[in-house]
Amino acid sequence: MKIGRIGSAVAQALILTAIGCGFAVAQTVTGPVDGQIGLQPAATEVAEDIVKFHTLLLWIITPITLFVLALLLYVVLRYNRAANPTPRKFTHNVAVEVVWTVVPVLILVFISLFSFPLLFKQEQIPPAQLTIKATGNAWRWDYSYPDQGVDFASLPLSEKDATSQNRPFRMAVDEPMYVPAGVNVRMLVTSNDVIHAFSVPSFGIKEDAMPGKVNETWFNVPKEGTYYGFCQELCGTYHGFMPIEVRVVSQAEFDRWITSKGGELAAATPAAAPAAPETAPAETPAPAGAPGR
Ligand SMILES: [Cu+2]
Repeated sequence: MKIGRIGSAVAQALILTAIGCGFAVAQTVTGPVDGQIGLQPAATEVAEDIVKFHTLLLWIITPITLFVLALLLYVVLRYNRAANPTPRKFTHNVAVEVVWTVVPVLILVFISLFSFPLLFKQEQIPPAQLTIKATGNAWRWDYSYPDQGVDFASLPLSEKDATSQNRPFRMAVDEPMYVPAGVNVRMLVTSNDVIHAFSVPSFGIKEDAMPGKVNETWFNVPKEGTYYGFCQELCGTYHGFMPIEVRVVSQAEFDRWITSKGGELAAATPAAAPAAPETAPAETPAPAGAPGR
């Protein structure tokens, strides 16, 4: 029993080490590609769940669509004027009406069993080790790392620069957003002018950037690499020219990058961050004599 447990722990450690080495070596580039039909490869757990949910919905809607098509064809062929010259005049059928109300309700309830947990996973921001604010402008993204004191604007590369650097034109930017791999990142998203949307499809995030309001989302990318996103809210003439480039790097490389930007490291290291409390902090006790609720 004990040996078995040790064996499985060793196996787990070996697997984790292998995965860790894989992460250190792998440098993936994830973004849209020419001729792509499906979703981009998922880079986060949330994106994986979105892809699974999308596949589930496809399995549900395909038979429904075929069934409705078959019904339509049957009606067109069986009840056209030539085949059915004197139609019957009834207008109600209780049994059919109950079925076409109850069955869709059951299907929707079944779908909600999967959609609600996914929605909660996306919307409930877990304790984060890094906070980044993205601000939309017509037409570029500004990034701010408030805990590290790093702020910069991010502009798309010119065609000449992109070609000479062998990076994708209209996706690559001069100043990418850097994040460490395997870290919960809290994204604050807002706008300086019109409504934009901060979206990285492979992370499964798309958050509206509203002037005068700060929206929140989060992601955790275990695999190092370069990931591309775009503004996904039509915001004006150059809406198509405000790409998002995220570099997911090792903690050491992230620290080097923060330093090169003149930022403070202390708050950037997850190890230095206090452990997230297991439970919500106890409510502050009401002062003596305060009226009860
Ligand atoms: Cu836009």
